[in-house]
Amino acid sequence: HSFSSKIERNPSYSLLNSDDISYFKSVLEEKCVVQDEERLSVANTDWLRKYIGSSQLLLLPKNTDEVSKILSYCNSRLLAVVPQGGNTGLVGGSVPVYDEVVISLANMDKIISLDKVNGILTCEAGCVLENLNSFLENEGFIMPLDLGAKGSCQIGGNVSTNAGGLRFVRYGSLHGNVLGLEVVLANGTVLDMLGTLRKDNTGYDLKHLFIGSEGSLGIVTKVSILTPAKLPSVNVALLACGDYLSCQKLLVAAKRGLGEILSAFEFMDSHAINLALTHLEGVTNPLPQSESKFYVLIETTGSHEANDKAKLEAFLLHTLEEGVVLDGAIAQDISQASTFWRIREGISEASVKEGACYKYDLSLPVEKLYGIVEEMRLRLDGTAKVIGYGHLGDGNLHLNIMTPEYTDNILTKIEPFIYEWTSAQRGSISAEHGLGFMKADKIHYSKSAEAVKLMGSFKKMLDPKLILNPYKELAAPFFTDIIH
Ligand code: FAD
Ligand code: 2HG
Ligand code: ZN
Repeated sequence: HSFSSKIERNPSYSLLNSDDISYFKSVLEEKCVVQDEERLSVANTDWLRKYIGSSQLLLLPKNTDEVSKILSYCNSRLLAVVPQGGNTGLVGGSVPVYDEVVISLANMDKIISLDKVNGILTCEAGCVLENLNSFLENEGFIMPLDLGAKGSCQIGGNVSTNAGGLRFVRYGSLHGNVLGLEVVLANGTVLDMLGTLRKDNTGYDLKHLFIGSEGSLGIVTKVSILTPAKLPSVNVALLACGDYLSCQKLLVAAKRGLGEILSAFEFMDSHAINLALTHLEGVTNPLPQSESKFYVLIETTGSHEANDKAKLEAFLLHTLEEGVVLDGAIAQDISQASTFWRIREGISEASVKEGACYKYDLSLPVEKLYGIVEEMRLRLDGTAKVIGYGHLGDGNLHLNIMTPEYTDNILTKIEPFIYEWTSAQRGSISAEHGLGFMKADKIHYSKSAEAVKLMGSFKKMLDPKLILNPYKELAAPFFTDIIH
């Protein structure tokens, strides 16, 4: 735990007893009240295997009413809880810190409706992102978001983290795409905000408070979301650039030259691509001749096969002639396209094969974005592997630092330097992964004291007993004087 030394179990929370278990068994099906050690160990451990809790109970409600009964009971008994989706979060937000009860949404995975005229999907929060996308593709639509964790992450987790991902540059944030939510508040109240309207200016748009609130204000139980049409022509290119300035020029050129068909603009430095090529099975470098420092994956999605392909080819030729791009390949079939994507999406998976991995997820002005990677490399002076990649089209850098094991020595070289650097650029210390446990006490680097204070007031109003996801986000000790 990165700040377990700074934080102790809050003794005002109750300890679980046998009456509690009996109550949960009276409300849920018996097999949905899990005390089995092996299953608890999975629920207690995050994707990075970095944050490990000690919960004694995992609950798997099947519907909103059950979630409501669980929360209402936990609230009156002062039992702390942690909502859990696919448990793919990268900031330690989805696992207990101590003995919080884990409430998993995995059993709430029903698709409720698809409005095919307006492209609006309504489903339960536990639906796995990839399953939703497969369902939609059969119906002629796609999800407006995509990410490497799609096979496990749930739409409720995506909404609760306000996940960005690989299609953000085209379809934008979940704040725009989510049309409605059903949320259960800490005291069990079911808040029906499950609208399906594009436009609705009647009062405050409360659903936005829950998008990105990381389980600190309520449990998302249903989601309605705008889904774009599935278009027939998708092309993927992998391009190599000699320096970072060329990547920026390429971004500007892609926004103009590819315009409305641009659907992804992802970037990786040679250290990142090499890491993926080293650790991922069955992938080889699509640009074997290139020893370039930077790689950009461009995807186009449009409605006209011939025109779109010609447009991308002309774009590639032009950028090669201009010297912006040194080398490039357009995927010739689906298998090649998926190899390009596998390399980009597999960097996370590869990054944890090296031992310890310190992950940072920064929003920065594009012109400045790679500066921190270079500075960090100098600072660590060969003692760690430093890779830079991410969603360049959205100004979002993923900076990963890998060492054989986690040590305080290396951490003190990275932090607070990285946060101070980001703050000085008025960047964000969490572009898309959230604060979770890892950055619970770091919000002040990106938000003003007044804004944080107001957040504390919302937290206090919606969860006055602080049972939801404690020790994280707004419930960290850093905020307790604000909250109490
Ligand atoms: P969890 O990890 O289970 O939970 C995340 C947080 O949300 C926790 O605080 C949890 O308490 C809360 N939560 C979960 N479900 C609910 C609910 N129903 N109601 C209330 N709170 C809830 N993130 C990106 O933004 N972009 C990426 O491109 C991206 N790529 C990734 C690639 C890989 C390989 C991995 C492992 C992760 C990646 N992530 C990415 C991070 C992660 O996948 C996302 O944050 C995702 O949205 C989390 O969804 P989940 O269902 O796994 O949620
Ligand atoms: C990505 O874009 C994810 O691949 C994960 O957001 C980034 O593992 C990371 O640091
Ligand atoms: Zn990302």
